[in-house]
Amino acid sequence: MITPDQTVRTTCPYCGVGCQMNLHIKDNFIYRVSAPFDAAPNYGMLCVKGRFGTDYVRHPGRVKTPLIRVNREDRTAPPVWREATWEEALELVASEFVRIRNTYGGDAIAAYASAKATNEDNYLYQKLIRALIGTNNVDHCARLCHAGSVTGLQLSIGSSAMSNSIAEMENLDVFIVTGSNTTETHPVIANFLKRAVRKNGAKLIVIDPRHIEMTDFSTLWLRQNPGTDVAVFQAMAHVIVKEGLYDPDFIAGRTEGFEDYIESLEELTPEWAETVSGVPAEKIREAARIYASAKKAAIYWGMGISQSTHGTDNTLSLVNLALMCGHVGKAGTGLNPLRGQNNVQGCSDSGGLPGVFTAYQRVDDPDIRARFESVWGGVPLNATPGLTATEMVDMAEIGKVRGMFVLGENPMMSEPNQNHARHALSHLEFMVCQDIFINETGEMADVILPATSFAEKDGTFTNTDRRVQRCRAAVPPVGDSRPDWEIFCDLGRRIETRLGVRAGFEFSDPAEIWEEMRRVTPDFWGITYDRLEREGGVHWPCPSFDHPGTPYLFAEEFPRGRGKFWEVTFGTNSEQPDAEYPFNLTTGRVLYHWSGSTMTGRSALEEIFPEAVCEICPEDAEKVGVASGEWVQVSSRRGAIKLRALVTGRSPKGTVFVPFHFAEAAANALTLDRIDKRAKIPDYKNTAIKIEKTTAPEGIEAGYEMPLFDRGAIKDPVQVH
Ligand SMILES: Nc1nc2c(c(=O)[nH]1)N[C@H]1C(S)=C(S)[C@@H](COP(=O)(O)OP(=O)(O)OC[C@H]3O[C@@H](n4cnc5c(=O)[nH]c(N)nc54)[C@H](O)[C@@H]3O)O[C@H]1N2
Ligand SMILES: Nc1nc2c(c(=O)[nH]1)N[C@H]1C(S)=C(S)[C@@H](COP(=O)(O)OP(=O)(O)OC[C@H]3O[C@@H](n4cnc5c(=O)[nH]c(N)nc54)[C@H](O)[C@@H]3O)O[C@H]1N2
Ligand code: SF4
Ligand SMILES: [Mo]
Repeated sequence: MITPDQTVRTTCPYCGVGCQMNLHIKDNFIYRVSAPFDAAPNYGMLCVKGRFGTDYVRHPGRVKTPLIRVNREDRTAPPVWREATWEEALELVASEFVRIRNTYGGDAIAAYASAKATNEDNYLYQKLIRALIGTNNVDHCARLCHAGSVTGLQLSIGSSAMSNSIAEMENLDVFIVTGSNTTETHPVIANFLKRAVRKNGAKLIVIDPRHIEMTDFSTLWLRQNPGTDVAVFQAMAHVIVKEGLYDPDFIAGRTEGFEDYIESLEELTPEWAETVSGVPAEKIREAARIYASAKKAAIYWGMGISQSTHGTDNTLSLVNLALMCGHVGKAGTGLNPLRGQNNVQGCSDSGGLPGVFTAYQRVDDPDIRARFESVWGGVPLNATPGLTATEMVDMAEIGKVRGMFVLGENPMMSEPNQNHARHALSHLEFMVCQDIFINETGEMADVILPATSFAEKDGTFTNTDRRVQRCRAAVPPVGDSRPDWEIFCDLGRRIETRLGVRAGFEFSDPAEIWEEMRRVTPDFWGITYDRLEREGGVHWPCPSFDHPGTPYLFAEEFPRGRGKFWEVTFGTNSEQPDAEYPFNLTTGRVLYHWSGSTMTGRSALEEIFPEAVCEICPEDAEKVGVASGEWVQVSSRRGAIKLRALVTGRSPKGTVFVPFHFAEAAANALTLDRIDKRAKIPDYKNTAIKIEKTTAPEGIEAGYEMPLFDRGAIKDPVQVH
């Protein structure tokens, strides 16, 4: 039995559930991870990533000193690095960014913020970009993620955060899960949802083209053709109106545009929706009745709704349902986009978006700008909203963006159409990546700045239900790595000196940064580090010290005043299968890996799920002539990858699933960079592809079998206590 030197309470670095965990430390090594039974939001539960996936912290591949590329003339060639001092590396970054700024203007520099870094890191980062570089070109992976949800929610109710808390989930009556593979992507939330079904007898309606595990807990599963959600939701609304199941008081008191909206529904019958979506009309009626007749009912959704060329419409049609039934603004109801990354909510809240400072205060509002200018040393701020992440890549290709700062993200794995992204980034004059590893994007950088991992730094993360929680240093930094915020302090002072301004980069710890953030952000005003210490976490908005925080939103009114119904017509811009590319590709996640697997691929989880698979249904496998474990080449108009087939009924006919975690079979080599016009989010769930049987790539051992080929489906190893 090992006696720990210390046990440190912190927040899981993976998903937006924000599980609280104890890191048990011996000789500066995390030898065990446990979960406290008495702490929200997870109450003793962790999934396999939190429990067994944090060993990347001590992986030998961690970057230990700043690195400067020797072969800077060719960004696409394998990098040759030399070690540098912090002084040399930061001087180079400061001088290159100032040169680009002074030559082409600040808008020629673009910055990826990070949903893995803390609120304090991201606050200071966007301050550096806005105040010193003079551009609002700062965005992050939320663009590739919930942008469709955010845009739809902003248009209809004026706020995009999840409206209800995790704590309410166990007591649900009726709930819809759509476009969220919850057991693999938010496993601990999935456990609460399962409990609601098992213990509370709650009725679950799953609306998803794949046979995901949540369907096994559902009262009703609508298996729509991919990309046809609007038809299904609008037909549900049609039924609710025709059968008079809506909530007239809520509609009269809290919403606008209902009369016009009803008219637009006239033709959208369940029979029509059946022809579009393949879901039997009777099932659509049944779903509408269960949802609308409930006393309270909630909707949870994920990437199947958001990541589409009509992601905004998908969201609007879901919001319409909640508004007409009055299922929002009360406990156990709500509109709940499940946020993905551990701090994607917080990165947005901290100003990691092109149009807003902290807590969605607009950069084009002169009063708000004046407040930030006064706290940021009087430096005049740019009033024009900046580029989105997808636009940054496009602008790099045509030379409008010349310098790029990538903080804790991996666009080479996560942006759509990898060849296009590679081509675009290869045009940059200067690129710096600040990360804990050299990921696929880092391989193209001029400078790598080594950051400390979550286990080596202090700060806060904000989880999916807007709960601000602490991240605490438990082990010393690896090599010369430094916490992200500290790197920005140092870099900020160097740029300030060059420009002769003082915006303020003198912080000695993250608590001081939080204090500045709190001062410029009314929604965070009542949250302090002392309070987080005492209470474990506080849900923002929290406008005063005696305010308890806000577990569910919109009790009285919506941020835009009345909730607005939007007429939505079904249509699609997505790439459709045709004679040459007859299958549809949907991409997403598996339980054991994280995004481009920079972290999980360097953890014990890699052994459980070591390679990409192409999930294909038995009928399609027969057509292609392939069995589980055999190799296929999957190609689209953009590229081709080789991987092994997994024949399983999880995939519907005509659609195959490939996770986007594996560099050697990168799903984004195939996807298309076409975007939703309003949200600017790409379509990761629809790509036209062809599939051909092929032989193993060279160097792959014959006879190697992954255990999951025997199992046929991937089981959920979440630990429940
Ligand atoms: N293990 C693991 N967990 C993660 C992550 C990870 O990389 N690994 N990433 C995190 C992040 S950043 C995010 S954003 C979340 C994402 O969490 P999810 O949204 O749950 O993740 P996806 O795997 O993209 O699953 C999307 C779901 O949409 C369904 N779908 C596909 N097409 C359609 C459609 O047309 N309509 C509908 N309604 N559904 C469709 C798929 O079948 C799947 O069930 O996960 C977070 N959690
Ligand atoms: N085909 C396809 N593509 C997708 C998606 C899909 O469903 N299908 N989903 C999209 C979605 S929803 C998302 S959110 C994106 C995710 O895309 P990204 O955010 O680009 O991917 P990650 O791999 O999560 O990148 C996180 C990086 O942060 C680093 N890191 C970890 N901790 C720290 C830290 O403390 N400091 C610093 N500086 N770095 C740190 C990690 O090493 C890693 O390199 O991918 C998108 N791309
Ligand atoms: S559910 Fe999410 S936050 Fe909890 S342990 Fe798993 S990855 Fe971490
Ligand atoms: Mo995401």
